[in-house]
Amino acid sequence: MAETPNDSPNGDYGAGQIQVLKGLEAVRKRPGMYIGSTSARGLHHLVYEVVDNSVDEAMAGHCSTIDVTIHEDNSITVVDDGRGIPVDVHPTEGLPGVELALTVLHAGGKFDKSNYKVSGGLHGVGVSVVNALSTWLEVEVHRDGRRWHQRFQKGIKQKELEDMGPAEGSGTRISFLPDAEIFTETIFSFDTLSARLREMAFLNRGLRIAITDERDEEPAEEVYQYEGGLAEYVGYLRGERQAVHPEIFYFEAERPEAEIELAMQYDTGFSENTHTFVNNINTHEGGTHLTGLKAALTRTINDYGRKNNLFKKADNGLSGDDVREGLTCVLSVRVMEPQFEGQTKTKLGNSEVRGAVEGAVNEQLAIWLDENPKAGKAIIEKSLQAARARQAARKARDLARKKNALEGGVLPGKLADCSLSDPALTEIYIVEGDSAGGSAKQGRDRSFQAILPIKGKILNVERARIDKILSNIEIRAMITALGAGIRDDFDLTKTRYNKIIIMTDADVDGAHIRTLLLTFFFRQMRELIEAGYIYIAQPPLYRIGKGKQETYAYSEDQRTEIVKRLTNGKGEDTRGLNIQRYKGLGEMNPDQLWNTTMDPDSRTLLQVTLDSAAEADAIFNRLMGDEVEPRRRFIEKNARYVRNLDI
Ligand code: 0RA
Repeated sequence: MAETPNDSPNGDYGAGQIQVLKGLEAVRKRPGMYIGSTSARGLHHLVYEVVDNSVDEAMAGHCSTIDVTIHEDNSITVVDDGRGIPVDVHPTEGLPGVELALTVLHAGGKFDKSNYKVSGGLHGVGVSVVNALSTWLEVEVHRDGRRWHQRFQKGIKQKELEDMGPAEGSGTRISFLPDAEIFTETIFSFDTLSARLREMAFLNRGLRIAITDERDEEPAEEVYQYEGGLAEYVGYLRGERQAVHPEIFYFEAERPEAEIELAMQYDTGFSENTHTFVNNINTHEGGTHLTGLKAALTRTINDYGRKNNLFKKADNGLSGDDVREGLTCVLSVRVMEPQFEGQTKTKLGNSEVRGAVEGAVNEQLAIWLDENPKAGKAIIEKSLQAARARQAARKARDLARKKNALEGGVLPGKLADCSLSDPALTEIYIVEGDSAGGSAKQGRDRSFQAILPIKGKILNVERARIDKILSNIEIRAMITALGAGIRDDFDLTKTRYNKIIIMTDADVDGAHIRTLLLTFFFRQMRELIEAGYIYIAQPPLYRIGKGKQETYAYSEDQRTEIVKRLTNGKGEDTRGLNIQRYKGLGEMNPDQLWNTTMDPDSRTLLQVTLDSAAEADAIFNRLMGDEVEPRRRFIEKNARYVRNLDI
């Protein structure tokens, strides 16, 4: 046994131990304060928290590989080949470093010498929080030729740190089982974890991160390792979109204020796909680093065009929007003491970073453009096209404004509005097809539920410029019904309903329409998704009637279960049952639609959220871009993207 000087001989708790128990109790009492939520999202954050520590070790240059395993019982193991969490007894705390890390909130700073610690957001709360919220947690450290082990339950140590004998190499292994008393969801999504780990691997060039899922008979495994780092990330994000220039602009720069890494490339599309990270955390809300980047892009590209006489007389220079159209860009900065601000604490506040990024991008981009004149010319050409289209669009928009089309006031004729007007109380169903729209209008509670039927396949906004988008009738109806404008003019506080529910048929066409709608919200009203206002209705797949009694099944499994119950366990013999497969919403009468899909007391809604905007970008791009084949493949397996967007 290792020596544990803090243990009093009679087994009473020392003052330090009482502090520890108080800390753990606080975490278990208010888990949401520490990990954001106790739903699937919070559950997955436990894994990110543990992996973040290994990635920190990699950033410090001491770890090259991380293995994550989802075990059959939904416990998780994270193994790294870093230096191992220190095991020596802390001089003032009187406990081994590893025990401190696992039991004291924010203990990291007490012994962690790594330079760039994540802080703020949901990450960086420390592995002690994971420990407190786990039924059990085991840690194994290989260090200085020995193997050390300790086990905890709900954060409380079951024994002292134990020396298990000689070991080779160094590293840390942490295994834990999330506590089902704390979490409302305890099943891990392979896709969700996998997407985040891939992002981590892109952001940390050369770092190998593997994930294995042992829950299936055939274990699933992915290995992520990118020697090209962000440059490879940009290639991945661009996906099927056609490049304007073949070479990716990439640089790394070290400034006193920040380490800066950037990769970018233009494509022939119209959307902007910029993703920014600070210490590996996605800064969804932007901040000073993004401001610096934007300023540098606009300035350097205009300077380059002017210097090389690439503008015509009629051109009035390029705006920020012009130089970002069709741009895929990833900016990753490392900052010693990041200040995270904003609603979701994902906006960088450090003012000194702005100038550092702006200066570095100005300098490096100017050099790259001079060395790659073909790319330079193509970029100016692309930006000029954007500028000209934008001028045309502005005219179209002014016209639309004059007609009062987008400014609220005149609501679309097809909208059946509700009588309440407080957005906090109201919801709107966007329904596929006029016939289902009719049933929904009859079945709804008109006091708080509005219905907007839309015709089949709406315009694919991924492949259209803004002037075309604004002249599309279905899209205009949605913009006016929601009342909050679009893109840069979007104002969340003006949204007329705080629940926007997409209701489509449970078939391939329905999935396609749902994707078109999600693409539209993602590109034109992303704040709606970020605010958690977008939902997907879950209509039943089957109606199972027995005599006068009727039951609904929302999945194949549920159907099997219900049939079994109604046939007293026989299952095969379905005589006496009337099983109806719903092909579309239109087959349900208004009462059925209300009971199964619209009544807040009995319906299920899936909330659409964005865990990784970058991943969503890549998915929408593959799904909705120019190439037909990947879209077809993707829609065939379409369950995946909803899962990715759902957590
Ligand atoms: C602080 C100091 C040292 C290592 C670590 C923390 C460390 C923590 C974790 C958590 C998961 N894996 C980890 N790997 C390392 C090392 C101090 C030294 O050796 O000088």
